[in-house]
Amino acid sequence: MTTYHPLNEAEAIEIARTLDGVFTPGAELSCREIGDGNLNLVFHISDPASGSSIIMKQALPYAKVVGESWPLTLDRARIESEALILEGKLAPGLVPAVYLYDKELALTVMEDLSDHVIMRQGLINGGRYPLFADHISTFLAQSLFYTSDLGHNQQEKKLRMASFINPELCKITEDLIFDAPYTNADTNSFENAIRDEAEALWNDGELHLEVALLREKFLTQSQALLHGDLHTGSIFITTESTKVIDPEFAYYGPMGFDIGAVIANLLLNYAAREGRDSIESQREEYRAYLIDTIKDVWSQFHSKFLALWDAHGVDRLAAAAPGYKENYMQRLLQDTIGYAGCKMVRRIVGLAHVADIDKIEDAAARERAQRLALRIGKSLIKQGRQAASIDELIDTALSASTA
Ligand code: SR1
Ligand code: MG
Repeated sequence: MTTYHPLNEAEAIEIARTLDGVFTPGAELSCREIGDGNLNLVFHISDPASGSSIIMKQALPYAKVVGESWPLTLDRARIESEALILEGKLAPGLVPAVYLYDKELALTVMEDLSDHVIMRQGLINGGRYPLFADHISTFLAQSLFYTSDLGHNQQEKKLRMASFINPELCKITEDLIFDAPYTNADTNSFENAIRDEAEALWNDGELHLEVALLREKFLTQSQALLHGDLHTGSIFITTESTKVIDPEFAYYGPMGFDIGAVIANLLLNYAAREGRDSIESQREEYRAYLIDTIKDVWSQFHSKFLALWDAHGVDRLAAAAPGYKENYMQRLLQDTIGYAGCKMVRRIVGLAHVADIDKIEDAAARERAQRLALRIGKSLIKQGRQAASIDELIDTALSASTA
């Protein structure tokens, strides 16, 4: 048995050769380590002669973004592969196929998606993805409904929850999203130019109350199996296809956390247009595209989720109680808006940022984008509990950008 160690490219090739039916025996395989995320090694292995290729992802026993001083469980590779397999059943075609999971090496071998681009980079480049809202709303509706008490046998759900407890990865979220940005924490990272904004976050009691409520829900509400880190860097995309990757943060939590993550990352790109489109009309046109996409994601999710509930609901009272569905969907919208705000704030002052904004070269434009993202994020957090429609989130984004 091979004991755990981080693989090198030659070892990755040797493992790839053992996979059944993927590469021709004796083929000249090439391999590149392409991981640019915060946590893992990612090998791209291909046979240029046949065009066959795979991705091999290996968890490191620490958080790569910080180093060996931040140990991290290898069990996240199991969680990721089990979540991908389950999501592939619930939302066919919207996640990569998993070919192998090796527990000892914390290794997942999966479909290569090199014909796609990482959505974050696609959006930075001004790409438009007309099927994205349809695809991601299907992914969200199917994966959340069928793992919730509305769409899954409630005893089986409890048993499945045991496989997705994921305390170490949840703690990263609890600390980096729901705590550190709101105090002078060592893990925070922001530019001196916006120190006033960071200090304002540390001293805003009204904001702290809302974040504490959202944090409490993240800690305690096992509503459905979440992806847990559904930002645009966790989505591969083309104009025809969307594939959700990287569910290593999967756990049973509040659904709005996943939907909010998608919306937050569209809004982070919206804020980043400050430094990306020098012609104002182009900037506004692209922002309008992002806003339309956000509206479509929510409205399509809303109707697909309700259609699943009507057709496949397993909870008698939840279906029959007058007003319950409307109440449930309204609470879900409110959570979505609040979590979207938290996800924006953490990307500006917390440990892990987004390239949309960090890679803006012009310092003044970057600062404008950071301030705009914080204005939108804080407003969303504060308005979440009162919100009655997605239009309120849109109005917040629009009015923050003209303030
Ligand atoms: C230490 S990990 C930092 C961030 O990277 C992941 O993608 C998650 O968003 C996490 O919060
Ligand atoms: Mg990730």
